[in-house]
Amino acid sequence: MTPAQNFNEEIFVTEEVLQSSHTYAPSDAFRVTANADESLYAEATDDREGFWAKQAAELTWATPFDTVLDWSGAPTARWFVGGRLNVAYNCVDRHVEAGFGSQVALHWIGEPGDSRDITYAMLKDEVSRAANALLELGLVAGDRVVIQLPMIPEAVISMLACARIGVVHSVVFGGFSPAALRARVDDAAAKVVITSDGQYRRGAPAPMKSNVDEALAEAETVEHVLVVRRVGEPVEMTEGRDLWWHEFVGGQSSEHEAESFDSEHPLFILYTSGTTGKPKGILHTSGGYLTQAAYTHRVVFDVKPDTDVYWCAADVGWITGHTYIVYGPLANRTTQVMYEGTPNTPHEGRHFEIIERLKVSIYYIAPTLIRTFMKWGDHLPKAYDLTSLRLLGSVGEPINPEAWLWYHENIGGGRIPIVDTWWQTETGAIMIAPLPGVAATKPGAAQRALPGISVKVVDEVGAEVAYGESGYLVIDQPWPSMTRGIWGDPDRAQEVYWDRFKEQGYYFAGDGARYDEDGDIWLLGRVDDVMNVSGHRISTIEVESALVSHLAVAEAAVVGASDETTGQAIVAFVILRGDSEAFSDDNDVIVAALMKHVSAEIGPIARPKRILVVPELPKTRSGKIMRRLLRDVAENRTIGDTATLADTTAMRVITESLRSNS
Ligand code: 6R9
Repeated sequence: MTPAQNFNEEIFVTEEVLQSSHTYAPSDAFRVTANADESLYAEATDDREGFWAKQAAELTWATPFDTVLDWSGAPTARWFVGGRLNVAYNCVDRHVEAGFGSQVALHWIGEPGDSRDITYAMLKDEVSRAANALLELGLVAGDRVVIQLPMIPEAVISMLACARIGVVHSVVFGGFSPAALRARVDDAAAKVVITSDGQYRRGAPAPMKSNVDEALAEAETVEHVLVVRRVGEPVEMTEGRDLWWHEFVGGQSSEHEAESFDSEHPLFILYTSGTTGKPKGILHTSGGYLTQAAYTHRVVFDVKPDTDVYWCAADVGWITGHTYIVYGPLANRTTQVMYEGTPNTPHEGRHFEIIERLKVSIYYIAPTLIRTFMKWGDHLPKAYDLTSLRLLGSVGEPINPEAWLWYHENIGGGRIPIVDTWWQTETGAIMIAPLPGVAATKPGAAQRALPGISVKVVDEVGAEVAYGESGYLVIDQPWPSMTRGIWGDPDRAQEVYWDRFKEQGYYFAGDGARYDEDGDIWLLGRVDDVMNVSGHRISTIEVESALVSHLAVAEAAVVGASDETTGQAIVAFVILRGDSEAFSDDNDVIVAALMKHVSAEIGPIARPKRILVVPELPKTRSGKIMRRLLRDVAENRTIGDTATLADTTAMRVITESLRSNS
C-alpha cells in the first residue's frame, strides 16, 4: 500500500486529537532562568551553519573543524568536516578535568532495590578499564561490538568504552530473541558481544547469557563474549571465548589515553523497523550526532548541571536511551537516574517513589506509560511528593490530549511545562518540540521545529499545505545528527527516505502531520506499514514474516489496531495451511503456538495481542493486502469501502467466519 492510500485513514482516526485548543504559558519563574529564549529561532534562521558551529563549539574538539557542512554527497551529509574529537572524553573526562569528578553521573537503582551511585570520576575509571579490555581483545577502531545488557551501569560503560576507542557499538534490546540478536551480530560482523548472566524482569531473574549462547551457535565473526554478573544464576562459559566482566575488565588499568577521531567516524549502529521485513542498521557518526544530542538536551530539557536530577526512563536498547540517557546528558554533565526494572515492580508507585527519594526534577517518558499510570489510578502519584519536578517530557508516539492533561495535572501538579518531542532513530536527536520557557504548550502538539531544524508538512506532490491542513511530515534541510545511512547497504537510505520527495530533496519521515491554525505541528502517526506499540517501532511485514515461517501458516496479514494503553496493538489475521489439522483441530492451540512462535522469532514485544484465524484475506487486484479493512475488523468498526478488492465478498467471508468461531 502506498503511503498516500494509507494516509487518509490515519487522519480519520486521529481527528479527535485536534479538538483541544487551550494553551499553557510557562511561568515567569521558568521563563527567566530557561536555557533557551525566542531569539534562538531568528539566530538559527539568519545563519544556520553559524548557529550549528556555535552549538558544536560547546564540545571539546582535539582539532577544530574547518567546514560546518558538506552536503555535496547528499543525502549523506558530512558535518564539522576536518574536526577531530573523542566522544567519550566529551561525555566523561572533560567534566572530571574541570573539577566535577565527585558529581554523581548515575544514580542507578536495581529492580530488587539495590543501588549504585557512580560519579564522573568513577565513570572515567570504569570506561577506561573497559576500553583497555576491548583493546586487549584485539579490537581496533572501526570494529563492531554488539551489546545486549539490562539497564545496568555496564550498558552505559560499554557504550562509552567503544566510543572511546573508535569501535562501533550496536546495542540490542534485552527483550530481543536469539534469532533477532543473531541477525544483528551477522549484519554488523561483530567481533565481541557484551551481555550479562541474566536480567531482572518483574521481580524474578530471567536468563540472558543462554539466549546469547543460542544466538551465537556457529556465528562466524564473534571471537569473545564479555559477561557481566548481574543476577548470579549459573551460566555456561565457553572456554577461550567467554570472559567474566568482573575478572577481565576488573583487572584492567584505569588509565587510558583517549585519542581523537574524525568528526565523521562511525559511532554506533542501531537497528529499527522499516516498511520491509528486515530491520535496518541505522548508522550515526560522531561530531554531528553529539552536537545535536547535547544541544537538544540542553534547550529542550533546560538542564542545569549543578542542580537538576534528570530521569529518562527509556531503555538503552532504543534511540531514546542512546541520545537521552548516554550521549546528550553525559555531554552536558547531567546527574541522572537510571532504573533497571519495570514500572510496577515491586509496586505500581515505583516511579513516583524514585522521583520523591532522589528529588527528580526532569522526567522523560512515553505516552504508553502515562496511559498505564492513568489506568493504575490517580491515587498513586498523589501518595508521593512530586514537587521536585520542574519539567516533563514525552516521546515515542503521539500523545493524546487526555494523556497530556493527566500528565500535566497528576504528575506535574498543574504547574510545570510538558515538552512533546518528535524525532526518530534516523534523526538521531529531537527535531520538533516546544522550547520550555518559550512556548505556550498545547496538549497533544509537538508544535515547532527546534531552532536550527527545518520541517514542513506537504501534500502528495511536495507542496507545503496551508494552516489547518494535513499532509506528510518532511525535513527540508540537513541536520547534524541525521543518519549517515543504512549499515552495509549505502543505497537503501536514498530509496527509503529520499525517493518519495526526490525532486524537492526532502527527507520523508513516514509520519503524517497537520498544521493547526497557528501553524503549530500535530503529529498524526505513521502513514506506512510501521506499527507503534508502546512507543516501539515494529513493521507489519516483520511480524507477518515471522508468522508465515511457522509450518501451520499459509498466509498472514498484520495490522496495528488502536489500543488504549499501548497506542497500537498487534492484531494478526492468519490463513492456516490445508493440512494444519495435523497440528490440531482446535484454533486456540494453534493461536497459542503462533503467539509463542512470534515471541521466539522476534521478541516478546512483537507478540500479537490477538491472532484471528480466517479463511481468506482482503486483497486488491494487484495483490496487496488491504490492511485498512482488517483494521476495521480489529477495531470493531463497520467495514469500509471494499470496492477495490479483487474479490468483493472476501470481507463478508472473513467476518462471518470470525462470528461463527467466537
Ligand atoms: C524517538 C523514537 C520513531 C517514530 C516516529 C513517529 C513516532 C516518536 C513522537 C512520535 C508523535 C512524538 N514518534 N516521537 N509520534 N509524537 N512525540 O521514538 O524513535 O523508535 O525510531 O520511532 O515514532 O511515528 O516516526 P523511533
